[in-house]
Amino acid sequence: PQANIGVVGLAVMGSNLARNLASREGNTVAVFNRTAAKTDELVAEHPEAGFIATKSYQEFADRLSTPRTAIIMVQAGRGTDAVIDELVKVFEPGDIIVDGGNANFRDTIAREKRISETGIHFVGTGISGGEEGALNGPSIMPGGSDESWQTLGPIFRSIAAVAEGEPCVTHIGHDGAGHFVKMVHNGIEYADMQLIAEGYDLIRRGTGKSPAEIADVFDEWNRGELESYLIEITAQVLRQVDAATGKPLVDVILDQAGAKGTGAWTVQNALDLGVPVSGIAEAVFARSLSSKPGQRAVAQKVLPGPSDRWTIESPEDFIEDVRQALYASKVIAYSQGFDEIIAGAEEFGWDIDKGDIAKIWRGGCIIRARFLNRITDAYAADPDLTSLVTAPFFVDVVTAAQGPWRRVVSMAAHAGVPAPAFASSLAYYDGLRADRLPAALIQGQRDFFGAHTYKRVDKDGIFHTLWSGDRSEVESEGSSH
Ligand code: NBP
Repeated sequence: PQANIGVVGLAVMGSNLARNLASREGNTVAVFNRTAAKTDELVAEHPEAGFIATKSYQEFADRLSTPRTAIIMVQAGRGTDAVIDELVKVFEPGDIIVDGGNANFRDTIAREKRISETGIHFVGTGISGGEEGALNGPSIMPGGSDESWQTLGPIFRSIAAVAEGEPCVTHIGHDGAGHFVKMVHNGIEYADMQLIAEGYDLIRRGTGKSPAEIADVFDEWNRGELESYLIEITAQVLRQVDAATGKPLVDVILDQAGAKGTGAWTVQNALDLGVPVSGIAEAVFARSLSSKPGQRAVAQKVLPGPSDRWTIESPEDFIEDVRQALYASKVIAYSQGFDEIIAGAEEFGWDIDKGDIAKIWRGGCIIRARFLNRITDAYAADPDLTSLVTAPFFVDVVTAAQGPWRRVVSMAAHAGVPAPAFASSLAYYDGLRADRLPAALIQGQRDFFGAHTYKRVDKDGIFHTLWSGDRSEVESEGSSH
């Protein structure tokens, strides 16, 4: 028999995705891995999947019905390029190569350009949901051509997570659009995790509650508007007890957060695009700070904190304040993330439906959450929404959170508890709504030292003050820079 789809790369993600594909009616899946032992192992462990094991790229290609469709799930970067080089040799025009790894979208754009010259379709596809998602239904963000989507659409729809009856997949846009959106998804994930971590830290230090007690708080939150996968697993992590010591597991885990780079990419590209994703950036930086044990050890000894003790009058009220601050800050993180998607779409010429993106994040992926429906609603009501946080529903959220949000951020500063994502989200919010910003002063400074010119509020034109002369103002011919 021939396979209608193939998977290359049988580590955690690839093997689970292959099993997911094989479990769907009508699919026969060919599998290939560089190290053949892994292929044998997978096939032996899962006879029910009916895999076609292949031991060379040629055999892999021969066992696929044409036009061929193959999904690559290997280490992003060099691994992906190595596999592509081999597949291009044995595939034919009209065949489809899907890269399901966490590729940098700029690499995806370059790869598609290169591969399309051979007549083979290349489809960079973001796949979220980790190991479990790959097996039971991920959120899928494909880029690539409209033509390849004709073939891939039904396959992806059959294996994707389902949220409220709808499969969590949509054709995001051409070439690198899928990997770009997956990147921003991961950035939002960083922010969401950081906000939850700050909330936990504030509650623990402010109320003295144990991790298990705080797990109950998160369980409670998960029954309300904050309902989400990350809140749910936070409760489970906090409740976990270390078998060796009997302590809460969270107290024996080294407090240095790792990162694989997609959060940093989100921030790097936001800087390039000029989009302030401050909440996401703080989340990435917070992980970097945590992973500097040398600096932290020295600072811990010499840098003082506030001298007065932090007292909280009502733990219940404080916890509710933290919940509201978390919700409002989370709205800001999403608002910033969508700003980056909008800017990326404009820069790279993608036709992206924002509401659809919120929809496909409702299931399968790490940031799945109840409130994503509200984002879809917001963009449905106004596709040209200038920023998500100004949609009526989210205005209500941040309006209700005003007092709590400000109390929590000032209390954290007062108590010396780091809450960078809470604080920067609030600062962004206040910046966005300010009627005047001190950017006017910055323009004055720039004009002073670099003759960079400025515009005026009261008339058109570009102006410069003769700072080193008589300090009169002249109208400038050149453009403002
Ligand atoms: P890894 O990222 O650990 O990669 C291991 C796989 O890459 C193995 O199959 C390995 O083959 C293969 N490989 C390498 Br390394 N170099 C190769 C080469 N030159 N030629 C052929 N194959 C090569 O696997 P993973 O953790 O399953 O992740 C796969 C992809 O999915 C990555 O891009 C990752 O970033 C992404 N990912 C996504 C999520 C998510 O939630 N969406 C989670 C985790 C990972 P070998 O067996 O011969 O060494």
